[in-house]
Formats: sequence, structure tokens, C-alpha cells
Amino acid sequence: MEGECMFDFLKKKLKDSVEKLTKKAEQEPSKEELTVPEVERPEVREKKQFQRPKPAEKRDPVLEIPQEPREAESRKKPGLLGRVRERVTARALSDSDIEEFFSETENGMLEANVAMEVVDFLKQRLKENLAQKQAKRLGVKDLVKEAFEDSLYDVVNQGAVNIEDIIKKSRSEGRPACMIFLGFNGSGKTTSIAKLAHYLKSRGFTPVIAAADTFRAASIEQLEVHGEKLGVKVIKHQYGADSAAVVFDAVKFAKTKGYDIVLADTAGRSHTDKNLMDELAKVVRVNKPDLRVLVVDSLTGNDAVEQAKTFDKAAGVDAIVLTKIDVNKKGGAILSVSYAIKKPILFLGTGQDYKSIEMFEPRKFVKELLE
Ligand SMILES: Nc1nc2c(ncn2[C@@H]2O[C@H](COP(=O)(O)OP(=O)(O)OP(=O)(O)O)[C@@H](O)[C@H]2O)c(=O)[nH]1
Ligand SMILES: [Mg+2]
Repeated sequence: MEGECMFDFLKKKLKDSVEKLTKKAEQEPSKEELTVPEVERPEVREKKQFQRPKPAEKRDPVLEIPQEPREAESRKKPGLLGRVRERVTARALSDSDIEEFFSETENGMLEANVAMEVVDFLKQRLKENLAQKQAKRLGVKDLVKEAFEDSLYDVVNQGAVNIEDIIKKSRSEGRPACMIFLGFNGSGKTTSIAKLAHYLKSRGFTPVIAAADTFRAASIEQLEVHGEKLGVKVIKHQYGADSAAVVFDAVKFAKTKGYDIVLADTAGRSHTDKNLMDELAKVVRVNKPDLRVLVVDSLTGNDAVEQAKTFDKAAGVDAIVLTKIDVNKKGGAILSVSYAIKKPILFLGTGQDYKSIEMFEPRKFVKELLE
């Protein structure tokens, strides 16, 4: 991801967190935490000539691992573990360390618009990941960073959607694929459709756009301008027409003419408006799209989670597009929305032009967050 200000705030909060936790792990171990060099048993001394230990100075600092499993394991492999334990330089991070760490840092995460449920999940995963990794005897810094990265990955990795696979499948069934875009007013639905049409065209697919927002003034003209610039067909009815019928016609047209995919726009609506949500549910019911894409403005803040849950309940959501990432420093919405409804992020909108679309890759994303 390029651009100076993307998630700067969230990035800074996470960086601070990694540093704080690393410092905690680097604190001098207490007397009890220091391990007692093991007394070797005779059979181990005999083995020793075949197991030359590495020179001490070449070893990474290792973290002590929880006492009980360690004790149990050390009974199995006394000599080897004993030597490692003598070189413990950092202390184990216990669950209570993580709790304490979160009580110091969770405000920063909440400030970055990370939802409380995500903070709780991160806490849990961090405990588990640290416990696992402490056994791998990494250096303290790598250990904390890796555990953090894996925990964030678990937050954003909510499955995957591949549009090209969806098109291939629908082609094999002799019909066009259908994607319906839904979301709050002004979230970026129309712009995202135009970007995706451009993206698909550049990959050799043939999209058709359905102007199923028959409600907002100038919405049809807005799509026609995009269609003209992109060289993409726009199927439209009159203002006030039934949105479900517009999508239905567009799919029929695409099927007859052999187009690959229909991208259907819908009117922006508030998730709190029951009638409009029912109407959306009807568009979905009638057309049975391959993908219902919720478009969320990443600047929305905490309400983004509420929006996602309500749209998911009313019409169903298969994937998420987060827009305006280019002007969003806080960044927490990106962690919160897909976690809240357990649906994958399809792409990010990173600007106003057609090329500002970034397909979402969870692993790449978390690596960049912790850079
Ligand atoms: N900076 C930036 N602006 C965006 C992005 N996506 C959309 N916008 C802008 O957001 C505004 C609203 O975009 P639209 O695509 O019209 O939003 P919409 O959801 O279709 O709006 P309604 O149909 O009115 O509900 C426009 O000014 C877009 O240029 C993005 O990724 N980055
Ligand atoms: Mg629109």
C-alpha cells in the first residue's frame, strides 16, 4: 500500500504496542523466573560427547517458557534443555503481562477505531500465539512482532473471495455472474463499481453495469458518465423504477449477449431504515447474486461495525469493500468491520480515480501495518 497517511495512526499505535510488549519481555527476570541450571544425569553426560552444544555467544536470547511443560519436557531431554535454560536472558510473558499490557494500550487502539470486540480477540490470540512462539525460542523482538502479526492476521483473515473464480464458475453454467453493491449513503458504491469494471476489463473480462439506484437524483447519469469513459454498457430504467427489475434485466441482457458479469449499483440507505432495508432484501431475493458486496466508508468510525451487522442481517453480505483508505489515518475500521461479520475484505478503495483499487491480501496487509 502506498501513500503516506494510510493508517498512520493505527500503525503508530501498533508500533508502540509492539515496542511496549518487547520491553516488558526484556525486563530483568525475577529470581523465581530465572531457571536453575539442571543437574545432569549420568546417562546424559555419556551422550554429551555426541551432542556438542553451539558456542554460547552465537545463541539468540531465548525466552523462558511456562514452568510446568518445561519441567515435564526437561525430564525427557535433560541435557539439551538444561543447557538452553542456562542461557535464558528474557522472561516469559505471562497471561497477566498481556492483560496489563492491554490495560495500558487498549485506549490507543480504541482511539484508532479498533472495535472493543477486536481488542478482546487480539488479546486472546496474542496470549495463545505468544505461548506457542515462546516455545520456538525466538529472540524477544521477533517473538513479539511475530505473535502480533499472527494475531492481527487472525483478525483480518476472514476467508477469501476470488472474482475471477466466480466468473469462471458462472461461465461454466452458461450465465453471467452477478454482484450487487450495497451500503450507506455516499460510502462509495458507484465509484467502487466503476473501479471494479475498469479492473475486470483490464483483465479481459466483459462487465455490464446495472443502474439499480433509481432513487437518488442524477445517480443514473453518474453511472452513464463512468460507462462512457470506461466503454462499459450500462443497463437502466426510469427513476423510481423497481431496482430488482433493473438488475434482472441487466442479467438477462448479459446472458443474451454473452457478457461475463453484472455489477449492480443500489441506492445508498441508512441501516436504520427498515423499509429501505426490506427493499434491498427483495433485490437480493429476486436476483440471487453470486456476491453481495457491502461498501463501507472507512472514515465512518465505530458506526461502521453497526452498519455491517445490520446490512448483513437484512440482506446478507458476502464480501466487503472499504473505501477512502487514502484519506483515512485511523485505520481501525479495516480491522473491525470484517471481523464483526466474519466476511472477507474484497478490495480497498484508495483514491478517486479508476486505478485506485487494491485487492485485499490479509498477510501483506498485516505486514505493512507493522512495518
Ligand atoms: N478519496 C476517496 N474518495 C472516494 C473513494 N471512493 C469514493 N470516493 C468519493 O466518495 C464520494 C461518494 O462516492 P460514490 O461512489 O458516489 O458513493 P455512493 O455510495 O455511490 O453514494 P450514494 O449513491 O449517494 O449512496 C465521491 O466524491 C467519490 O469520489 C476512495 O476510495 N477514496
Ligand atoms: Mg451511488
